Amino acid sequence: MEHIKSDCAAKILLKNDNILILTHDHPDGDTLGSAYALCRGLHQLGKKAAVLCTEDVPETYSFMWAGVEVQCFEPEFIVTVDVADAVLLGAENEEKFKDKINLNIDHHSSNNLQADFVVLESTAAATAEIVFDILKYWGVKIDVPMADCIFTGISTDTGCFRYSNTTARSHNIAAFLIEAGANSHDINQTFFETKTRVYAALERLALDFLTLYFDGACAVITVTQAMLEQSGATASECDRISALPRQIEGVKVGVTLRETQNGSFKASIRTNGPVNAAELAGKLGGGGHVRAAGCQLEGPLEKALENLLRVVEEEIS
Ligand SMILES: [Mn+2]
Repeated sequence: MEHIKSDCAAKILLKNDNILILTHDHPDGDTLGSAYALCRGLHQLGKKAAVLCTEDVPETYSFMWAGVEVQCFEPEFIVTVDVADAVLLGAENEEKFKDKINLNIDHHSSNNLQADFVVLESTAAATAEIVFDILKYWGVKIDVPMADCIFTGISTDTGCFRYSNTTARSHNIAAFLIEAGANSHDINQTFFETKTRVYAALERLALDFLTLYFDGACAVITVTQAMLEQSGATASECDRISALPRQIEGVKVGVTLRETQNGSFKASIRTNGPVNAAELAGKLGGGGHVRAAGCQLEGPLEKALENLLRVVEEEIS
């Protein structure tokens, strides 16, 4: 495994063809935006490339692959984008590809995915910022769909340019993309101003179960399978709920516990002030960023909560 910079990754990609790009499961705007921008760039260079995700991708992202030629080929070079751990590839892709990854492009400091080459920039707000540098290095034309892909990655990973990971670089790239024709307003409207009715129903149910701990320093929202069923929401619609607990005044650690089908819980951890979310999640076997991280907790709920709160208490005090 060799750590390299993005320009070196750009050169390596130029020397290869039949490139398969893998996203993480439960895909978000950054992994998909990075993957499709890279795929579009490779197509412009006359290379064969395709994106593969183990899960169905929500229709909200369909603008990313609109007009992308579907190419069939035997993969010769495998790239992952925004994938911090092999398990996040999803069971199917993990089994098929985890020992065959050639290039791993990511911004999670906790990244431990095995690959021949790794581009890891933990100061990048989104993997899409790194992909942008690769496209610039190639000198390909950043057309509107590519600009939309990269813009979505940065905007969604920075909570619409509000989170503390947002940098001048994020804004500079966004400015370039807007000049290139990115539909920034529509994208922000879709991802930050519009709630599906199903999501609104889920949010209402989940907020009923918001609980504060440690004098209000920790807020926990639980989303059960029953709530998903009652509202008709999918797991991907839970993502937005993760931002809510931290929004409450005085909260240092906001956690959303989402019950999975097998009864375990996925914890999305968001922090304010001094608490490092990646460290907190790391103590529970997960990882992520300083302000946003995640881990998996065994059920039942009481046990998951007990384990979570024990570690939160340590981190808060
Ligand atoms: Mn990301």
